[in-house]
Amino acid sequence: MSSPDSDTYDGSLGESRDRQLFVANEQTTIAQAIDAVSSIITLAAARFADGDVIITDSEEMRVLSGGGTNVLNVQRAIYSTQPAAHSQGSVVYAACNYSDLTVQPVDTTGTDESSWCKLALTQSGLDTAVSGKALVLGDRTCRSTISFWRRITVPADTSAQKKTDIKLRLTGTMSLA
Ligand SMILES: [Ca+2]
Repeated sequence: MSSPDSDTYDGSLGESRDRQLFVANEQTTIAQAIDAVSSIITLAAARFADGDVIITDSEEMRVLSGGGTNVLNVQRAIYSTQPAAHSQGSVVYAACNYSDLTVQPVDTTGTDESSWCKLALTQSGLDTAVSGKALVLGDRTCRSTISFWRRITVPADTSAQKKTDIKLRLTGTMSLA
């Protein structure tokens, strides 16, 4: 997930706040243009591990070494895709699609406060969402980003505390693109 979720509430009044969150597949961009044959690809950020399949434009590649760094040694044009030149700035995704994605509020410590959280696909949907209930996001391809909304409501007379135990658990099935 991007857009780190961190907020401060007035617990004495029982405050409530909405925030839009995003779920995106692992991705970065090509830092130096490459031709159709080079096995070295330089990324703007270290995002992938050895063995991962990555996709840029319509070419799929396998990471042979350099996983965890910005400079990867790759096998070009796998799974019958065509080798091609790629420009600087082209987006590189993990070549994975996702099905049956669900996001669920969970509480990882002590009293279960997951019911402080409501989830919906739209901000107006939060008004009728059920507290603590999972939100179905469905199936998404590797190049898409999902947006959803969360509302946290702090009950009145909640003492000052730094809470890090309410989390959003994303589950689903991943398959090669
Ligand atoms: Ca708790």
